[in-house]
Formats: sequence, C-alpha cells, structure tokens
Amino acid sequence: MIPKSHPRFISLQTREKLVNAFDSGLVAMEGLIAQGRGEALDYLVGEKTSKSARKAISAAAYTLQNAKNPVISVNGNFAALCAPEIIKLSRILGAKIEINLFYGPKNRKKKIAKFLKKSGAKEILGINSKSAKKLNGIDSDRRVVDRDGIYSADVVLVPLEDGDRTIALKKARKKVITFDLNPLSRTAQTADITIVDNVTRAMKLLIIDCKKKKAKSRYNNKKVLSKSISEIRKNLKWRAQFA
Ligand code: PTJ
Repeated sequence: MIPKSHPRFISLQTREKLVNAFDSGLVAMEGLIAQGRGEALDYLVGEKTSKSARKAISAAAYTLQNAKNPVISVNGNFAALCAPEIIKLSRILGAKIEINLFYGPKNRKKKIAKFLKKSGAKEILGINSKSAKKLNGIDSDRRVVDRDGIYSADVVLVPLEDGDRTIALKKARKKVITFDLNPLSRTAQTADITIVDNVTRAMKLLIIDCKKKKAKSRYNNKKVLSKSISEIRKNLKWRAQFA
C-alpha cells in the first residue's frame, strides 16, 4: 500500500491504477510504457497545467460545445485514468463515447465497455461489428470506427493517440482535439487543438469549461504548441538553479 504521506502519492497512486487496469485486461502492456513516458514529460511541464494548456482547453470547450456530432474516443489508458470524467463530459456535451484501440487482444474492447458501463455510461460505441466502418489511410486496428460515432463525427476528442489515426481523421475532415504531454509528437503537431497537459488534470478543467458558455476566440495551435515548448524551457531553466 502506498502511504498517503508519500511526497509522490498522487503519481504513485496513478501508476497503481494503470497497473491494476493492466491486470484486469483493460490496459495494454504498451500502455504502461506510454504512462512512463507521460510521467517523464509531466516533470518537464512542472506537473501543473500551463497557460498554453489552459488556452487549448478553452478552445477545446468552445469547439466541443459547437459540434454537431462530437465523439469522445477512448483507449485503455484513458478509460483507466479518467472513467468518471469521460462519462461526465459526454453527459454535459451530449457526446458519444466510442472505444478505439491500437493494441489487441480483441476482447479488450468489451472489457473496457463493461468497465465504463459499470462506471455509469449508457451507450458505448465501437463494439458492434454490424456498424463498423473503415477509416481510409490507416492500417492499424484503429481504422475500425463506428458508423454512428467517429465515422460520422465532426469533432473527435482523441487522448494519448498515435499519429497515424490523427492524420487519417484530419484527412476525413474532422476536427481533432487531443491531450498529449509530448508537444513534439505527430499527434500533437497534427491535431487542431493540442492540450499539452496530463489528461488526469486537463479532463477536470475541460469539464469545468464545458459547463460555461464559451465565446469564440482566436486560436492558433502552432503558436500554442510553440508556447508550450517555451514553457518547458522556462521551467527547466528555473529548476536548473536548484540542481
Ligand atoms: O489502449 P490502446 O491499445 O489504444 O493503446 C493506448 C496507448 C496509449 C498505449 C497507445 O495509444 C500508444 O502507444 O500511444 P503512444 O504512441 O505511446 O502515445 C501516447 C502519448 O500520450 C505520448 O506522447 C505520451 O507522452 C502521452 N501521454 C502518456 N500519458 C499521458 C500522456 N499525455 C497526457 N496525459 C497522460 N497521462
């Protein structure tokens, strides 16, 4: 058991959540590697939501509120880390929830659906082969999407994503919003809105923003990404003084 007094309690507890979800067959083994990468990058951003991430969250809230058919795409890590937030966000926006996975085995989708339903979700897309469609320009299992979900969506929220599907979604003329602690990743660079923050912090803030009536404001993802890289540099410079 992790003692609550441990200085890195939250981080260790999150790690434990992922490991337990791996043991229950929700998270891929590769998902544990992704989490490790995320933890390292979170140190670089200072383990707090930056100004640029707040700007991206605000733009994401406006875009989601004004979408005709918004879809929240869920993978193993996202389900394990943010199940209550996924359900809350889908309720506030009237957004669909669709499971879309990179790694096998095939029964992982069903396990995640069961877990989300147990957490309060009503309808889960991505598990019915009768409504399965294929996205063009992508060869991984992520190409399989639901006719009534991602296939017909105008805005898709794709956290902790791989670059191939982000590119395919953009080619299919969808607006892509992502959470990615790596501002240099292909997904971060390709998405319309990249929230460079830990999904466990940013989802809570996105929910708060989505509850408010958002006004349209200017948003340039390239500039926001550039700002987030500068913020990392600034944080490292500040930390270097105490090394
Ligand atoms: O469940 P599956 O099969 O769909 O697989 C999910 C993973 C995450 C394993 C899969 O999409 C994958 O391999 O992703 P990547 O290519 O490792 O990319 C994940 C990105 O998310 C990386 O840039 C990580 O730094 C970042 N990341 C990891 N943890 C977090 C994160 N970003 C925000 N919050 C996190 N907690």
